[in-house]
Amino acid sequence: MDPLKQKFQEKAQALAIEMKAFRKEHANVKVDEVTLGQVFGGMRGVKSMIWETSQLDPIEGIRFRGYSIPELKKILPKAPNGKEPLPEGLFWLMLVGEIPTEEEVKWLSDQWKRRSAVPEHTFKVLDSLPITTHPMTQFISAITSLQTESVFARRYAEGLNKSEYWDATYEDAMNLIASLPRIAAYIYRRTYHNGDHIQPDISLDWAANFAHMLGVKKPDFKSLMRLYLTIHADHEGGNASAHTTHLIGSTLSDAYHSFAGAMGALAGPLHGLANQEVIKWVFNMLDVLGTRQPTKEQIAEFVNNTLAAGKVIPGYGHAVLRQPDPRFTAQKNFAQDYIQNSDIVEVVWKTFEVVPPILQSLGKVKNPWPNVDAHSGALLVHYGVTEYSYYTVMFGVSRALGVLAALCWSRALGFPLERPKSVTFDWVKNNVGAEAKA
Ligand code: HAX
Repeated sequence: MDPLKQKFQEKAQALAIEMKAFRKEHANVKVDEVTLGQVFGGMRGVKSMIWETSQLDPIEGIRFRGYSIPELKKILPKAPNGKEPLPEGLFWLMLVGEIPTEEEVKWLSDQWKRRSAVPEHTFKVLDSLPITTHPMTQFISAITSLQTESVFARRYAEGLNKSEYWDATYEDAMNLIASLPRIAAYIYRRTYHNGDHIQPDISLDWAANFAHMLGVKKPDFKSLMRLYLTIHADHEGGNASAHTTHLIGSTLSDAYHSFAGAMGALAGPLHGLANQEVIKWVFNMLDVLGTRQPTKEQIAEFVNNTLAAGKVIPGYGHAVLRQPDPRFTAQKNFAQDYIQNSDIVEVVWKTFEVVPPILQSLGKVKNPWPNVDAHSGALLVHYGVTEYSYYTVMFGVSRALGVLAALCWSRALGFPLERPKSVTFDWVKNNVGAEAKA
């Protein structure tokens, strides 16, 4: 058994025993009360799921196994001479709860290289799609086509023992993560670079190899990809892409189906697609204003026009956060360290000064601050990845790390089929209404 799998098995077995006993003893203790507002309001804040890999605080933002992004930037292993954390290290941390050594991260990089082969039929599926197909549709199609390789599905069909679900899920998670940069880069090159594909470079780590296969030459772009693929990886379990993975996985559908479903959720403009919408909105603003260096007053007017047209300001607001997203701040810091004189970055920073007071003045927006998607596009544009329809695929490559590590835990802990209760409006009127009258 490989060392990561061995470590995971030990941790999972111990936690499964502890959790089973705890659950038995406290099963009837109330952890939350659900209001009618939450029933109608997208279940905001209802505590109803265990998710070990990360937890989101409304003020502090995301913590991965207790570590904030600035802490991880310091302590996770880095590439030689690199300043940004390696996503391999974050995956290790999320899976087994320990900061890995440099050797362990190197081992994981090598593992993902060994597992990164993509079957020929996946490329054929991609090549059969019109070039105009949205990159997220291509990504989801490719992931679904890879399901032929599922170890879980094969072993389940052969009669897999419950106690080994975690093992097959771990194999699927590792293989799927390993193949994603190649698939994502293939989509980019076929869609925007006439199918002029770039072969993987096995000397590079997972994120740097992705940067290489995209075809961006500037060395700092590899650093950006390491940071980008680290900070987008997980945001606790209730967000739409994570929750979708959890829900589909709970039916014992394999990691490929679960992750393909998650990517459908990520492709919505209120979730991951917001990263494309931000740059589309910024480009549109610059076109309409006829300048690449708008004033704050011009930006404010454009923001007000967007709101007056019944649209949201993409990249602002959050269902949980109530402060600027630390993932936004991490990207702002990256820009300050690596980028000088970028009009598009300046526009994002000026917009950050303009939007929050306007959203606050509406009186209904719970969080007027920027989220992760407000900044990512400006960095990509700076390095020449201007094709914003592609951005959500990059988010998806990263999101695999968190949701698939969590899926391994769900199978190891034996979580059951997820099946909440729905009610009709008549039921609400008859029951909640009657209770209120009484
Ligand atoms: N611009 C304009 N109005 C906004 C807004 C924004 N950025 N954010 C929230 N609002 C509005 C809502 O549309 C809602 O209006 P109605 O009552 O008229 O429907 C009201 O403010 C209350 O919403 P909320 O409670 O503050 O926010 P929600 O929890 O319902 O929604 C969203 C959170 C992220 C979906 C929301 O803030 C939004 O639409 N933001 C813009 C899209 C975006 O950036 N999405 C990415 C979020 C991060 C993420 O998942 N990344 O992948």
